[in-house]
Amino acid sequence: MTDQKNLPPAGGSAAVVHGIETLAIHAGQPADPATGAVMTPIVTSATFAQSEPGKPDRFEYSRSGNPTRAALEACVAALEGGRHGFAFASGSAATMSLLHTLRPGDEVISGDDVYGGTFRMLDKVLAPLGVRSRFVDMRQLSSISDAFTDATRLVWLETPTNPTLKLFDIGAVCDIAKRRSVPVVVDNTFASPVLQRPLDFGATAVVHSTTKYINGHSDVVGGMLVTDDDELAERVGFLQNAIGAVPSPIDCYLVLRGIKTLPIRMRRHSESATELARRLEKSPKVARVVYPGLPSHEAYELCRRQMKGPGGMISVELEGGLDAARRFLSSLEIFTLAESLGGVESLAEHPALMTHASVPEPTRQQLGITDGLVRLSVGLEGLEDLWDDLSQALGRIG
Ligand code: P1T
Repeated sequence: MTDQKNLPPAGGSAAVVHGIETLAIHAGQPADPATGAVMTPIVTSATFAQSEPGKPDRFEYSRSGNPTRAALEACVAALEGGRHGFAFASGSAATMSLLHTLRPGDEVISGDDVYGGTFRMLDKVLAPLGVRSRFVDMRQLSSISDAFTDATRLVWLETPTNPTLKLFDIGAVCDIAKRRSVPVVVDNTFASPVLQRPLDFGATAVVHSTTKYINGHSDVVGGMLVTDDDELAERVGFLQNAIGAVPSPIDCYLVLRGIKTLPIRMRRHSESATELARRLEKSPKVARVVYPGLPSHEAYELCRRQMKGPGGMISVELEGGLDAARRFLSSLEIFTLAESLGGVESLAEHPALMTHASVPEPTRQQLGITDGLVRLSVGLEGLEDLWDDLSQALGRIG
């Protein structure tokens, strides 16, 4: 395909030359040379004609590669500033495909607060295969150093974390891991590349649940992995094809379409969430508001240094524990009580009973995933409508 806007197929130096708003709309998406179509065609073909046996052209079979998927992979790679992008059927598929680079006897050091499904993968899928995970609070850098053994092969973290919105210093973690030549993978789902680019801080790879902000419209389940490391890219490319957890071309198209507004959406998510967090902090029904954009957040300074905005996620500890949380969540009218996050519509959920139910109770307590904790994904509705909804639901707590 020709690249009429002189944007390279995947990130690298393009991110320096072009702003993220431009990359979101054009990277990997030149006008279609066959038809001039400005929007990337959805190529549903499962297979591609070959002129000679065993000599495929660019595409061969849609599990190993597909034009619509290639456009998405190039675009997200450009946004994250990496040269290699791989799309998957879900964020979990991206994570699991990456974890298949490990062997029995290998060890993972993981941040202690990760999406419940990621914890479940490490604890219930990887551990029985002989890959041990050590979960550490990466706010204490010494706890990372202490967790290294000769068998450590991967450091995994989310920041901001799901659901307690802790921040870890990506550069500092990478410095520690690099001294031992161990790759660092950052799940960047909560921030999106608009607010944070882990590769710029030294991470080896970035993983996304594109189900969330990247697609942004809650109508696709998908995942991505981006890296600048050629060796890792070769391995992940092999696994993407060998395992086959790939997305459909239609889903790839929808995600590409969603990405076009990602920068503008992230700005608005951050602005609305900041204002709602400020107001929630003043409510007598609220024991604690956790939001990296509030000066009361323990990592407020790190947020300003590492992120371009605090994002759209707020966690709120309600006075009155589980009863209060149940009543509050059931009373919401504009916020929908549902798992997931990052869409244009506002969502609310109860991590202990929903997204993080697979994390053992004592661990949840230790992490602060209490019965009174609710998680809000602030969408793009009118700010005052969202505030009215939160206020009336807080009023129902009693
Ligand atoms: O749902 P899936 O696309 O497979 O993505 C998994 C995943 C990975 N990483 C993070 C940080 C996530 O938040 C998720 C999915 N999380 C939810 C469904 C949730 O409501 O938290």
